[in-house]
Amino acid sequence: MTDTTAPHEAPWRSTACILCAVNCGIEVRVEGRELAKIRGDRKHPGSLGYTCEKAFRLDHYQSGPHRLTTPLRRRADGTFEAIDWDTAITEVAARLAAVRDAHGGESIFYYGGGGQGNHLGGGHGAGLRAALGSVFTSNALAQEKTGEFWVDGQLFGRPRCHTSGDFEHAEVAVFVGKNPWQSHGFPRARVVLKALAADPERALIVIDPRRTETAAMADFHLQVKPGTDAWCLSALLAVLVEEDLVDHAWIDAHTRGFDALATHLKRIPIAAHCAVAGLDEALVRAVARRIGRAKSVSIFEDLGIQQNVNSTLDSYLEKLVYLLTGNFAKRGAMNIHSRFSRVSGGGGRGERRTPVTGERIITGLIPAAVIPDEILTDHPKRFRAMIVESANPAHSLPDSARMREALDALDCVVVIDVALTETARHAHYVLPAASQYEKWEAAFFNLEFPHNTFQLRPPLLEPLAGTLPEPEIHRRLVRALGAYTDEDLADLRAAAALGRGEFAMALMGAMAERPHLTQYAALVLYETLGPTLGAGREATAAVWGLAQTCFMAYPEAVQRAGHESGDALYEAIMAHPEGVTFTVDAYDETLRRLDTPDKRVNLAVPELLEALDALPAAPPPRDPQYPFVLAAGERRTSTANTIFRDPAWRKKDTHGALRVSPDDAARLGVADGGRVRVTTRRGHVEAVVEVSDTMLAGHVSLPNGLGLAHGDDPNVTLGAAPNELTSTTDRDPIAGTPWHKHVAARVEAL
Ligand SMILES: Nc1nc2c(c(=O)[nH]1)N[C@H]1C(S)=C(S)[C@@H](COP(=O)(O)OP(=O)(O)OC[C@H]3O[C@@H](n4cnc5c(=O)[nH]c(N)nc54)[C@H](O)[C@@H]3O)O[C@H]1N2
Ligand SMILES: Nc1nc2c(c(=O)[nH]1)N[C@H]1C(S)=C(S)[C@@H](COP(=O)(O)OP(=O)(O)OC[C@H]3O[C@@H](n4cnc5c(=O)[nH]c(N)nc54)[C@H](O)[C@@H]3O)O[C@H]1N2
Ligand code: SF4
Ligand SMILES: [Mo]
Repeated sequence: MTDTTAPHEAPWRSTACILCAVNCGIEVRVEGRELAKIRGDRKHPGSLGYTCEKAFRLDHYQSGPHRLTTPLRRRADGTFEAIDWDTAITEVAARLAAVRDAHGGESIFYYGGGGQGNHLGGGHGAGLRAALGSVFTSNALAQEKTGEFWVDGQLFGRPRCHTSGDFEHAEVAVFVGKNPWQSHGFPRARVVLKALAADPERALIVIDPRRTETAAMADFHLQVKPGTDAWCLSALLAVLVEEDLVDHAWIDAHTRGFDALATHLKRIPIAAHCAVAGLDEALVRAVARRIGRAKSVSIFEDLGIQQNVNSTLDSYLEKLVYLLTGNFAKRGAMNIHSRFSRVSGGGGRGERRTPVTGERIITGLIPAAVIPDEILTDHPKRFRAMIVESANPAHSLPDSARMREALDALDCVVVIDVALTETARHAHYVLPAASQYEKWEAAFFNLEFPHNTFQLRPPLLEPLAGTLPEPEIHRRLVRALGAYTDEDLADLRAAAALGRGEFAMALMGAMAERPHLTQYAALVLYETLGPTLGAGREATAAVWGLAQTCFMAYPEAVQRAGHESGDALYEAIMAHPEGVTFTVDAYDETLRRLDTPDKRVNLAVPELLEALDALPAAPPPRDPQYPFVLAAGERRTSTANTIFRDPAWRKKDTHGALRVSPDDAARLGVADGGRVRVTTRRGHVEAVVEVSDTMLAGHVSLPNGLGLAHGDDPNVTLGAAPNELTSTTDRDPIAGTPWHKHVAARVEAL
């Protein structure tokens, strides 16, 4: 690319957008400390220059008034006082060690570890957990994806067998409870959607109660009644079987359990299920036929079903749609992608349970909805302390009031964040992090197939005075806890001085001799190899380590991507701040990545078939006290989780309106812009109304991420915080994921 930089202007520098998991490559021109100009980075191997409108406003994150500049300690009266870093590190280490010594390290619960764009800090946080003996963790995935992971484990052998669609090449794309026009979820979403919609040979299918931006473009919109996807998807599967639209040759070659599954599917009363879902049976059959005859189908399920009644069952039924039609392990269809590193706990086969409520722990994550129950009890194994890193659970977990109560019941709460968040206000200590543009940073949302990409972003700016990058925060805490000594590191430092080859050998030796060091791997690399990589590059040592394990895990795929060794992969990552392709896969790799003993997909999952059989002939009747279904937390053009706190970033929908259908608005006697009170069993909020013909009668929706405190007064907020309305008990029986999209509500005009 030609450099269009005029001599007097700052250069364009590659980094990424941190507002959603796609992490589009961007180029930024920094002026002073401002991200003054932002454009899509055409060199990024995944996004190719694409961005959505939100990326251009990233300076509201970087320079907003929310930035913390000193560690804070809470006083007895609840206010905070500034303390210096040495005091903060000493006291936090001592307070957490005291909890560990009195109640065991298991009583120290770790939440977060990264948001949409920052996972390098959480990787180093593993060392802090080890130093404290903390074993229980969770993060936002435990309120959306764990049900899907559990189903992946049942079907493919392990929860880490995660699939992604290839929407760019799919003949038919299906979105279930997913609105990619606004929420993205795969590279260049709007370009890909437009191409799908424009091509008469291809089809776009959307299952969503709202006529979303994506649904409005679709060839088929199955406008289900809220919460009835299990009926819709099972009817769709029953038609596939009844009309023999399934791919028998593929099923015979690659699966087991089809006959058992088919018995259940043949019993489904198709017409009755369509009626429950509010769908015309002819339309459901047309969709089944379109999927059945397609050469390739990709499907994306997201929060519309993952945060809803029957969510784990729905994930299973969604996956059966592509499996029964053989849309697996081929171009345009579903594949099991490689990964540069993991974002969630682990993918082991054994099943752990939470210490108090005995709920299932999936991929190492405590179900988000049970966290308060693991604290607000006199059970001897209750959590006593919490470390929160790059997450805002007092705002994002169900039932904020109960979560606040839980935080206040803990002996010690430590929050590592860039802002004084709703959660930080309940902390004993707040440790201010450098922003994602002030340190080496990376996201581990590397979900593409066959070309998977990874980007390590160099800092654009020095850390804001008073802040530290997380790896350094963790290093200091771990050292204050005395987890290892300089003596433990001496031989590694000596080897690192000789070169990376020598270091790699020494590392293997050291880890074998002193196995306790393996738990601190990222920090050990930071302290030994780190200083030899160049000033300020210590945190890239962990990436060197990950490049080695990535090469060992996928030697051929990494070589196909042009990297001859783990070391060469690291070199490429460092040389390309705009991102690299780290694996290139062949389609049959998906089948090799299955982790079932016979390398077949296990189609029949007894627990879920039971749930399917038990679907009632009609959904449970609505409580007349709460006649509406509220979707609490919709993605819109003006939402970005709670990453932006400054409301000035929002160009549209400033107040985060409650969307209401025209019929309901007339019945309630409210007009566009009018005010209403929304009441649920757990709380109430006030909201501005947007009358929208995209909504079904009886269905209302509020945006995600509003109701944040943004000035000095925590009571001054803009818009409704959705989790003042949600409940921890409304959750999936298998995964414990909350029903944010299905909250019984009452709406009254004010
Ligand atoms: N602009 C923007 N983009 C984002 C984010 C953001 O905050 N703002 N957040 C990012 C994150 S963390 C995530 S997880 C993703 C989530 O991305 P999405 O899952 O696409 O986001 P939502 O809008 O929360 O929910 C998707 C859809 O579910 C539908 N829905 C509601 N009830 C039902 C139902 O009963 N059945 C079905 N089938 N659908 C239903 C809603 O109408 C909505 O269109 O977005 C990411 N992208
Ligand atoms: N009712 C309802 N609730 C929901 C949802 C919904 O749809 N409805 N969606 C759910 C979903 S899908 C998700 S993903 C969660 C998201 O909720 P959370 O996981 O709690 O996180 P985010 O809102 O993404 O906020 C991330 C935090 O990271 C901080 N941060 C940003 N950069 C840095 C950094 O460099 N270092 C550190 N240490 N901190 C940083 C931000 O200030 C912010 O506090 O919300 C969930 N909650
Ligand atoms: S799609 Fe996501 S990562 Fe890309 S620019 Fe938009 S918000 Fe940022
Ligand atoms: Mo999410």
